[in-house]
Amino acid sequence: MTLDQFTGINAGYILELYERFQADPSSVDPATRQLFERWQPSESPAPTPVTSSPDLRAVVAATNLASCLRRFGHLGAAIDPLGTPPQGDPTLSPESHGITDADLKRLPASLVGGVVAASSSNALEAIDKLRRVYCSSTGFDLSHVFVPEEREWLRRSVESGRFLPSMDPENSEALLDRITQVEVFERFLQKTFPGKTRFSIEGLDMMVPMLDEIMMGASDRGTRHMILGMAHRGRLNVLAHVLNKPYNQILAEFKDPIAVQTLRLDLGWMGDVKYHAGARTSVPKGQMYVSLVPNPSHLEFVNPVVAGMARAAGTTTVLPGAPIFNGASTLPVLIHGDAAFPGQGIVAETLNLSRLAGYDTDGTIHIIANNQLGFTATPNESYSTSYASGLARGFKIPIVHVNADDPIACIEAARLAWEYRARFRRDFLIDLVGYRRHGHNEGDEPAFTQPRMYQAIDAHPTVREIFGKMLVEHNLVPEAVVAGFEKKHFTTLETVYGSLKPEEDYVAPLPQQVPAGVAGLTKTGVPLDRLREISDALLAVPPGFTVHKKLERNRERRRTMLANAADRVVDWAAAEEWALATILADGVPIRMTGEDVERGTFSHRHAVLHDAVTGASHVPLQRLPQAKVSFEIHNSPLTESATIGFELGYNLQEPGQLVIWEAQYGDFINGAQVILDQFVTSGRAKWGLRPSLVFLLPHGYEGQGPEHSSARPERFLQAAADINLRLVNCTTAAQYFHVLRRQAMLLEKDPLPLVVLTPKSLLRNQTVWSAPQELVNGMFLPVLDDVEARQHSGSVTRLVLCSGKVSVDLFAHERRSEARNVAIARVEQLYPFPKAALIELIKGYPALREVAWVQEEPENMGAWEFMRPRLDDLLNGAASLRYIGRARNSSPSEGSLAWHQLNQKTLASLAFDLDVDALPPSVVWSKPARSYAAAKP
Ligand SMILES: Cc1ncc(C[n+]2csc(CCOP(=O)(O)OP(=O)(O)O)c2C)c(N)n1
Repeated sequence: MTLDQFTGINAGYILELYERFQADPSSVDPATRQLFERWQPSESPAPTPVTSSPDLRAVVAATNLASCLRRFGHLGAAIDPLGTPPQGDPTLSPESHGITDADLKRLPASLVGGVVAASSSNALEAIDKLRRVYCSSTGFDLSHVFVPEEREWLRRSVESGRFLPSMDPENSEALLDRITQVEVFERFLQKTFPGKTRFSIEGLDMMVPMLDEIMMGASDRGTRHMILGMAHRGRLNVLAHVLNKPYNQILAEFKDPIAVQTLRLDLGWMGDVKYHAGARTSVPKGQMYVSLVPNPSHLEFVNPVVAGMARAAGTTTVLPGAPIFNGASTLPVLIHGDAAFPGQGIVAETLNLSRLAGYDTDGTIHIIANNQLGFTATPNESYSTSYASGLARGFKIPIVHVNADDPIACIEAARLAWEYRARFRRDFLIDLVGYRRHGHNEGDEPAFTQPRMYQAIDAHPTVREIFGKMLVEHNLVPEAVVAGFEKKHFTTLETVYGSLKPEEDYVAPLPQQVPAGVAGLTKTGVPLDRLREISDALLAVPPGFTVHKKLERNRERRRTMLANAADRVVDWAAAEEWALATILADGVPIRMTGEDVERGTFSHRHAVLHDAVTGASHVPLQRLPQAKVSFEIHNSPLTESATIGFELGYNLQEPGQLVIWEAQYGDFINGAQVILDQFVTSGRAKWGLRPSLVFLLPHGYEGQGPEHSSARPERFLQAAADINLRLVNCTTAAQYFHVLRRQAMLLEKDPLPLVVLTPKSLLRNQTVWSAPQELVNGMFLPVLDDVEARQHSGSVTRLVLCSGKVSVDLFAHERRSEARNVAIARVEQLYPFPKAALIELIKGYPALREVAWVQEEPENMGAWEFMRPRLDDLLNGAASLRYIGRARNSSPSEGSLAWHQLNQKTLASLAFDLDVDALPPSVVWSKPARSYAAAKP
């Protein structure tokens, strides 16, 4: 017989065993030795007909069976507590390999391999052990783990059972006690507040002891902070038992006291429902702090926020250069829903971050709280993968499906998770398969849609009952103890409830800080000498480094940019790099990310230089001698939602750092609308968060079509209230320089998200250039007056107000020089509305009869609808208000360049009050805004 005849997957293994035997017959066990002594593999390369002896066929069959059990055993595992039979797989039975138990018994255990072989006297025994490991109440879904070392470790770990908890009486009692506490909490709430929504954990009770186990294990390995993200299911139980939120507070919230007598609208505070609240342990649990991140109803969107927080917590930024990341001290844990995990794209986006250099957290532990329903939807209606966890396979994440009614198996899964994470610094997923004892919430009737399932659930004992019974049967715990635990936990809750003083026990979760709104006073100039030193340092490259020829030309220009303080030569890119450099020199670390951000979408930034010959990279801001702290910049993967969520999390965890995210085009930010709406703009009102993330959003109408024009400023303006963000549209390099510096200086005093509408073609347009002295003396100005018109202010009857790039078209208009009645002022800060600056501006034009708001965006977009009532109030009839811009439209812009140019020309002409009837038709309007004023009460 030759090896060619072994067509099974284990030919390699047998050959290896045979080679070992040839080299040293004693290196294989006696039974295998006997087999090989009778077996002479042919030297002939030519295939020969199948004439193998029955023994050799059995050898191959046995090894194939062992391999199938390891790979597909999870298909035979009884993971559903409700008793759905496992799907099974033919390859898990000896028959399918043409072998019987009797054949296996005759074969040596070594054919099965692994640790089970060492303790077995023949292949049958070893196969039985494998079956007990792989087809029990845990399904080890590991074959997609491509790194051999990891796969091998996982297999050895599960086959040796080294992570199984030892079920001595003491451990058994402790676990039963904990499970009882989890169950009783829910039953008490159900009894005391029947039908009140709590999204009970029941059916997945093991989630809490598993989190305990992960915390204990991880803290033994040096982890000091667990950052937890989860949705509604079981959240109150986790708050009570993992975050140690006192029972009296939870019960007081259920009573919904009238304690909130005074609405603190001055704080912008609205609060949120109790199962969205975040929390943090005030003292460590053991050696570990635990944070639960607040999250919105929008399932899974908390995932990237948790990842970003974990990244920030593990990052050291106190030294110049690149920051140093070590995730050993922080553990992110995400609990997912079984319908939400496969359904929500943010899950895949976040998993995709997990192995990228700028985003790695050294591994997240995921638990799918798999209750086999998504509201009313069944698995068949929820996912196309075989398991709810299917997505994780593509990311090579080890997956363990575990029956939530088997506490021992659940603890083993948790132990495997933290040990794997600590050892390999990679994600791990536990698919905790249970059920949902009640409806989606406690007021919901599940039998409307799942009558059979709920018949089974109603008759199904709880995990406490199952485990308690098992412990009693095995004489590990006396029956009285089982009942005693139940009584103990009920008594605790009853006592707390009995002495509840809702008005005192209710802790109103008010934010500590009030919006400060001090931005206007911030001085941000930098002395010229300092700028020159910094600029020179940024231009230095390591010895032998070859800068690309085209970039060198630009750098040459930089060398002289600061020579004359009055020359308007400072471009956008220089202003940005100097702003960042001076911020680093002031001791504020910076993290900057976005798609292609290192070079810059419009090839203007080049924050990372690549040696034109060797490809080696050089990051000037990481080599800056003046820098006191670290700088990092990363091209992000092609997502908006997860990357913005991640940066937000990073920013929340490390609010003292300047975190900047840049969109490729501002238009794409709506891909992250949930993160913006649910976290960025409303996070303070709901949860007291204080984000201060910076968004750079290229914006401006340049004829590139509906998806490359607008960063949708109207969306931010609609969400703007109680000073919850700053939205600016800078038209000069100096303004951009100052606004970035202002943001860095306000991180502590007045943290707010900063949205900057940034230029595209204007990056290379001299009209945005500034003089060095504007960086030295100036500060960010919310409104820029018309310097020329100011000279003859008495003749100005029309004030054109605009924001951003459209001002360039207006200043460049052929009528500009002769239209002495028109002044053009730029509103550089749209929110907070610069009321004082506008009042001052208007006062300076005594002959004013009309104010025109000119914008490129359609009337229902851009800033107009935000500006209109505010300008109207401000003018109070002293001058009329007019709108000039595109008509209302469902799409942000025209798709044709020619049409764009016509509209752009028309609106600029209208700003000067030309008779546009002579122009070809367009969709630009000029109309008085009287209707609004008239309708006002
Ligand atoms: C993004 C989003 N879409 C829809 C909903 C409405 N919703 C709330 S819970 C739920 C079912 C979630 O099922 P699953 O993920 O299995 O979690 P479970 O509630 O079963 O624990 C749905 C559809 C939501 N909260 N978030």
